[in-house]
Formats: sequence, C-alpha cells, structure tokens
Amino acid sequence: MAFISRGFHGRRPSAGTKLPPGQYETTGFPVLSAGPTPRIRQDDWKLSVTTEAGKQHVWDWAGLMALPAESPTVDLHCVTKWSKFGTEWQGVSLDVLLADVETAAEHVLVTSYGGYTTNIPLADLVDGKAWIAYGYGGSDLAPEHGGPARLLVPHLYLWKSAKWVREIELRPSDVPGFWESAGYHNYGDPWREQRYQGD
Ligand SMILES: Nc1nc2c(c(=O)[nH]1)N[C@H]1C(S)=C(S)[C@@H](COP(=O)(O)O)O[C@H]1N2
Ligand SMILES: [Mo]
Repeated sequence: MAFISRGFHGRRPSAGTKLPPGQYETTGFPVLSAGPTPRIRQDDWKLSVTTEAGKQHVWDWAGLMALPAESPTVDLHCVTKWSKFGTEWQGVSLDVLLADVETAAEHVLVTSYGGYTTNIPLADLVDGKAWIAYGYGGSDLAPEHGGPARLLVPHLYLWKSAKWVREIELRPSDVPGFWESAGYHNYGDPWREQRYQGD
C-alpha cells in the first residue's frame, strides 16, 4: 500500500481530500470499453497529429520510444463513480509530441483504433497535463487498458483518456466525441462533477 501513503501530488481545489464529489475509491482497475478490444501490434501502431492546415505529423513505435519518457503518478476518476489513487504510468508528454507542431487551433478531437472519439480543449493537453501512455506499473500497457498506447488526461473524467489512440486532430471548431454526443458533459471536470450535459 506504499502508493497510497505517498501523499499528495497535483493540485486540488480543496486540500485534504483526493476524492471528487460523488466518487468512491477502488483499489481494483476496472476495464470500461464501449466495444471489443482492438489488438494492435507495436509494429503496426502509428500515431498521427494533424493540424487545421492539413499538416500531418506521424510517429511509429520506434519514433515514440525515441522520445523522452516520463513516469507520472496520478489519480483516475471515472464517471461511473470509481476513483483509483496513485496509478503509475510511463509515457511521453503531449508537450513533447506537440513541440514542433504549428497550430492556432483550440480544439482537439482524439480518435482511437476501433473508432472511439473524444473531444478535449488543446489547453487541457499541454503544460504537463497529458501523456501518450504505453506503460503501467513498469510493464507494457495491457490491451484492455489501451495498449499499446493510450491518451492519459487524468484531470478530466477517464472517458477523455482514449485507449488505443490513433489520431490527435487539431481543429478550429469543437465537435463532440462518442460519449459527448450521447449526453455526457462536453468538458468533464470531476471536481465540478461535470458528468452530463447541463451539470
Ligand atoms: N478507445 C476507447 N477509449 C476509451 C473507452 C472506450 O470505450 N474506447 N472508454 C473510456 C472510458 S468510459 C473509461 S472509464 C476509460 C476506462 O479505462 P480503463 O478500461 O483502462 O479503466 O477508458 C476510456 N477510453
Ligand atoms: Mo468511463
């Protein structure tokens, strides 16, 4: 249980609780997927960043591995009300991926292998807030949890952390993703309990 006593990390609006409103803590790691788990071999994996000007930046697995890695320890909050504290990941910061990408766009649509989509403001993917995660607890990220690589945006509800990430599209306008089109909140801040449209 060492990872629970590691203490506070990150910023929270109120000191003393790590649990956003309406959430409960779990020590398991539930799997939540809207469809079957796509099996993508590392050799076949590619990640594209496309800009509003139509420029495409592509990384294959070797290209991703060549980028500097980080090991964020973060709390996860799922809109189905479980939170998991102190999860340990390995991955590449979006700041690194986007460093040479020229854009004036403010909106992002993320698309996964398998077709899942989610929309996120670009501001929520930069400044140390998001990663392309390929390791979990020192091992390769399991396919059920999004391996070979997933987006990790822990300050928003976990549906924003697209598993099996394939494309990051920088857009001049916002467009709702899979759950956002189905009535879930467009932004999804767990601390403001933004579960559904209108929250
Ligand atoms: N591609 C894809 N990513 C996804 C999902 C999905 O169905 N497909 N589900 C989302 C939801 S609702 C949650 S809660 C988390 C669950 O991540 P986990 O299965 O690793 O716990 O993945 C998110 N990312
Ligand atoms: Mo979820």
